[in-house]
Amino acid sequence: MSAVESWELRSRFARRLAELYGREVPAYLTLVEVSQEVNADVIDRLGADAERLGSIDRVSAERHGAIRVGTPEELSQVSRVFAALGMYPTGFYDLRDAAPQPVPVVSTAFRPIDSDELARNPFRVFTSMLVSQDRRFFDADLERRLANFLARRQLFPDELLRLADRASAEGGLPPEQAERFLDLATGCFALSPEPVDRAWYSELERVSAVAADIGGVESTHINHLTPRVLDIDELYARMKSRGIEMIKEVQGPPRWRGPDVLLRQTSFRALAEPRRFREPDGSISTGELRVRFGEVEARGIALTPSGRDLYDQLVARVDESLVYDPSLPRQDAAEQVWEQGLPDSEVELARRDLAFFTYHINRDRPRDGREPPPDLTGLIDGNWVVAEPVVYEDFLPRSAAGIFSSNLTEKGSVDSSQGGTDRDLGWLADVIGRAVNIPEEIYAAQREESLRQVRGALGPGQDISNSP
Ligand code: OOG
Ligand code: NI
Repeated sequence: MSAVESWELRSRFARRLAELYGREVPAYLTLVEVSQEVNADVIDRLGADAERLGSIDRVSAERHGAIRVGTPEELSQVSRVFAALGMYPTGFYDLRDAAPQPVPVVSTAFRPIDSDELARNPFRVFTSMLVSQDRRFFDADLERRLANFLARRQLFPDELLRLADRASAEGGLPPEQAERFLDLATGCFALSPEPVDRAWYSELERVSAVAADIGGVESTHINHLTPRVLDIDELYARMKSRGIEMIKEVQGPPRWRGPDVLLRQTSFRALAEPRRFREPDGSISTGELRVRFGEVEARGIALTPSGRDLYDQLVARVDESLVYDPSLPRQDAAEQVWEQGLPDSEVELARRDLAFFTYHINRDRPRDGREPPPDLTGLIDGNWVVAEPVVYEDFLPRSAAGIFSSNLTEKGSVDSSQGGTDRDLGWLADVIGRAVNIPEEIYAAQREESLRQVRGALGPGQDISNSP
C-alpha cells in the first residue's frame, strides 16, 4: 500500500479533531450546521460569484483550530507534529499589550503555504505560547513555580514525535503508522479528565484566565474549531435567533458594499463545561470552567503592505469617531469610514496595489492588433489580464485579542510599571528551529509567479513591475 501523504494526514487530522470537538462541545455541531445552511443559501443566491474566494468544497471543509502551550519546548514539539501535516509557522502575533485586554502570550499560525496545498485542505491552527517571563504578569516566584509545573508535564509522547519526524522526512506515513500517528495526535488535544488543582488554577486565574488555562492544567486541549462561512452577518443573526448568546459584534472589517478584505470573525461565549477539581484538602470535587467556545469566520482578500497600512488607518479613524460618539454602533461608524476610505471594487484595489491578486492572460480579449502596454495598470485597464483575488489565509491580532478577551471571565491583573520581555518573529524561529514565514511574503511570491507567467506569454520586452 502506498503512503498516506502529508495533505491527507492533514485533512484526516482536521476531521478527527472535528469529531472530538463535536463530542466534547456539542454547540460546535450547531455552529457547523448553521454555517452550512448559510453557505448553501449564498451559493443559491450568488451562483459562481459565491466561489470567488474559494470553491464551495474547500470552504465547507475549511476550519481553523486554536491551541495554547506553556513553554518554548512544547511549542517546538507541536511544530514537529504540524510539520508532519504540512503545516508551517506563519506570522507572529504579540497579544501582551493588546486592547481591550492584554493576554500573556505570543502566537503564530501553523498552516499550509503552497496554493495547491491550501486548495487540498487549508487547515490551520492558531497556536499561542505563554510568556511566563513577562514581569507585567508574573513575578519571579510565580514564574519559577510555573516553570516547575510545566517542566513536569509532557504534552506530546515520544512515539508521536518519532512518527511526526518520520512523516516530515518521508512526506507521509505507511497506512498503519498513519493511523497510529492520527490516534496519538488527536488524543493530545482532548480535554483531560485529570483533576485540576483548584488553588493553583485560581492563583493563575487572578493573573490571567488564559495563563490558568495553559499553566494550571496537565495537558493542552483544542480551544475552538472555527468553520468558514460565506455570509457572517447572516450567520450571526441565525445563531441569535436560535437563542445562542453571541459576542457583541463581528470582529474585523465591517459589512459594506465593497469587496471583503482580510478576515471577519465572531464567536459565542465560552460554555460552562464540567471539570474535576482537587481541593486544597485533597478531596476531589466536580465544578465547571468556561474556557472553550465557538467561533466562525469569513475570509476576504489579502491586503498588500500599503493596503494593510490603509486598513490600520481606517481602524484608527473608526476608533476616533467612537470616542466622539460612543453611542454609535461600531458597524455603522466603520461602514461610513470604509465607504470614504477604501476602493469599492476589486479592480480598483488591484490598480492601486492595495490588495494581492494573481494575474492571468485574458484569453477572451479580441485581437485588435495592439501591442500590450508595458505596465500592470495598462494591462489591467486594457483587459490584457484578469485578476484573481488572493484569499487572506492568516489572522488579525486585534480580532484575536477581542476573541480572547470576550471569553475571559476574570479581568486578570497587569503591572504596567514593569518592562516586558522581548519576543519577536526571530526569537520564535529560534525556538521552533525553523523559519517563521511572513504572510505578506507568501502572497507577494504568488503574485510574482503569476506575473512571471504573464511576462512569458506576452513575450520579451514586457517589463511588468509587480506594483502598479
Ligand atoms: C486564540 C484566539 C485567537 C483567532 O481566530 O483570532 C483566534 C485562543 O483563544 O487561543 O483563534
Ligand atoms: Ni480562532
